[in-house]
Formats: sequence, C-alpha cells, structure tokens
Amino acid sequence: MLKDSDSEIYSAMQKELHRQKYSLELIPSENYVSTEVMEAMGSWLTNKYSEGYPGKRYYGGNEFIDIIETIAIERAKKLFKAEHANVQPYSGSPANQAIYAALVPIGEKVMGMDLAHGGHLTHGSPVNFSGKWYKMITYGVDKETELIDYDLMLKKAREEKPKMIIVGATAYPRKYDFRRIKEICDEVSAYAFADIAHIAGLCVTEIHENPVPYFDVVSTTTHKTLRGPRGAIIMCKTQYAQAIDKAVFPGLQGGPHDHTTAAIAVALKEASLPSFKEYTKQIVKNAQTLAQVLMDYGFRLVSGGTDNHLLLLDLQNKNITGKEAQVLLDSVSITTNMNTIPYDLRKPFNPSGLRLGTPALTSRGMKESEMKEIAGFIHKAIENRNDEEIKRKIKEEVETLCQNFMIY
Ligand code: DSN
Repeated sequence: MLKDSDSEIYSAMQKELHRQKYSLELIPSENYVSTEVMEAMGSWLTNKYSEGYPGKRYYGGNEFIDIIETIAIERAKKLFKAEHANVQPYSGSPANQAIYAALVPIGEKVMGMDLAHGGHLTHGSPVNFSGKWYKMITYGVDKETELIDYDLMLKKAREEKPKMIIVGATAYPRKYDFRRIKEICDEVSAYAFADIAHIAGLCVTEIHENPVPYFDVVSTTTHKTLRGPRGAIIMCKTQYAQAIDKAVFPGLQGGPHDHTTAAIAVALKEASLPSFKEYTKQIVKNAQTLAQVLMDYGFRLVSGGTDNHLLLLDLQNKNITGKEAQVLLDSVSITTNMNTIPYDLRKPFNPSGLRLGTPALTSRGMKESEMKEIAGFIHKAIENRNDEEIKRKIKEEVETLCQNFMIY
C-alpha cells in the first residue's frame, strides 16, 4: 500500500483530498470526476505503449487498447456530432498546437482572442508557441459592452486575411456567436477553429450551441464542464482527419496515455446521460445566481453577468486586487483565481479581476440557495479582510457547508 511504501506522497495526497472536500472549489476550469472515471484513470492501462491508432500500432499487445480507443472515438463523435475525433492529445495546449501544425504553415497569420480579454495562451500570446511561431492578429471585447466585438473581428479579418480564426476563451462569461464567426471565416477563407474547452459540457447538452457540426476543427479539454480526466479531444471535418491525426502522432506526441483514453470514454458515457443535462443546466443557474447576489452586494461583473459557468469580478471598486482577494479567500477555504479583466491597468500577476465558476460546486449537488450563501461569504470576507475573528467564523461556516455536500 502507498500509505506504507511512500508516506511522504501519501500524506500530501491525503491533505489535498481534505482540501478538496472541505473547501469551496470555485475555479471554473476545475471539477470533481466520478469515482468510475478515477477507476479507469488509476489503472493498469498506464502500463501500455500504443503509438499509432486503432488497428495501426507500432507495438504488439494492443488488441484491448484498440477496443478502448475505438469506443472513446465513437462516443466523442456521437456526443459532439463530429465527423472525426482524435482522443490522444495529452491536454488542451498540445491539442491546439496539433491543430496549428496540421492546418497552418509556420509564419502565417492566425487570428485569436487577446489573452488580456479572456483568450487562451495558445490563441496567440507572445510568450506561447502560437505567438512565437505565427503572426498573430488579435480581437477582443468592446470596451463598453465587454462583449466580443464581431464587427472589429470582421474588419481585421478582411484587412489581414488570417489563415485561421480561433474562437474560445478562458474568461469570457457570455455565449459565442459561432454562426457569425463561421461567416467571417468563410468570407476571408480562413479555417474556423473553436476551442470549447470551458463550455464543452454546455455544448453537448445544447445549453450552448455546439459548433462541431459546422466548424472545420474544434478542440476541447475533457476535464472542465465535461467532467472527465485531464486530457483533450480534437474533432474535425473528414477532409482534415488525416492531417490532424498525423499532427498529433507522430507530429507532436509519442504513445497515447491509454488510462486517460479509457477515463475519457467513461466520462463521455456519463455526459450522454439525461442526468448530465440536468447537471449542466444547474451549472448555469448556479453561476447566474452567484452573479446576481454578488452584484446585489455591489460587485461589478465584467459584461454585467454570465451566460455560462463562470463570472469575472472587477474588484476595482472594492479596493482590493485580484491576488489579494485570491489569498484572502484561500484563507477562508474558498478557492478562486485572480484574472485580468479586459483593458486592465494592472499586470497579470496582480490583476484587477477574480474568476469564479460553478462546475465543481454543482457536481457536489449545490444549488441556488448555496450560491446565495457563498456570495455572502465572499462579500463578508472582502468587507472584513482585516478581522481575524470574522474570517475564522467564515471558514467554519464554509467547512460546515462542505460537510453537507460531501465528495468521495
Ligand atoms: N488553464 C485553463 C483555465 O484555467 O482556464 C485554460 O487552459
């Protein structure tokens, strides 16, 4: 047993389990997977090498891995209505890198959402491969509405003629107009690429539109609203299937992580059940309740609310930075993450914003009344940030709430 053979790792794992059980997990990109997903993940499948694809491997002994990967592919295709699916990318960034590698020669122009407006590192940040290897054109949100400025996107696309346009973000609380983006891509003959990592669970349950059937290529991680293991899937039109598969293996990766593939398959089955639709509906109801009550307490939300699983607080009127708020909330067992807000005057390591999300709390079974209570904890902690006694009481109340919605 690990407990006996490696007490250092065992002890840290137990402490992390305790933290996950007794804190309120509000990071929008995190979730709690089912014990069945963990059973597949923590299994002997980690022992196998399977370079290649089902039926075409470079190692013997893959007859059962082929069954598992084929099931994962078929489930992804059915759930997302995809013509082709590749379930091998190790995570979201490698998946996105494979898409660039498959479709756009290095040095060409690609358009993505500005990181400072909610985009992802791989959508063109200068410190990432995307910004280093490609000529990145950015679009962002309008300063007043804080919604994506599609007119500016069209104008820039006409002027710059990028080879690919990426839609998707890590801190955008609103729906995307996928149809409009596809029209812009078509007008300038750019590949339409949607990175739906954050909202995949909402797309498969049609709470948000699913772009997979008509976009050229779509990537998603599997561990956010989709509630699977850490991993990724690329889906594309049949005409790009060979290029995408070659870019993943042998282009960028070696052997797939077969234990992850099995866990993805398990999560995809769970996501096809009617209960998953109820779950994703509740994620959004919870986010909207949290948003409304925080606004009632005087918090300013970027774009004035949310359509999805996340909210972005602008803390400037609360006289606290994102980093200070994150540390403060950590001290009362509420886990969040600091984030820049559009047009932020502060730097990313101590920005003006705080990003909150409801997928993990919703997995615990929490509903609107708990969201109201949690908004109250956040408000009280920020208002009484220097009062140790009040913070101690909030932490106790948080732990009692967690106790009533136990995981694992
Ligand atoms: N790091 C992820 C997030 O937290 O949103 C995006 O990849």
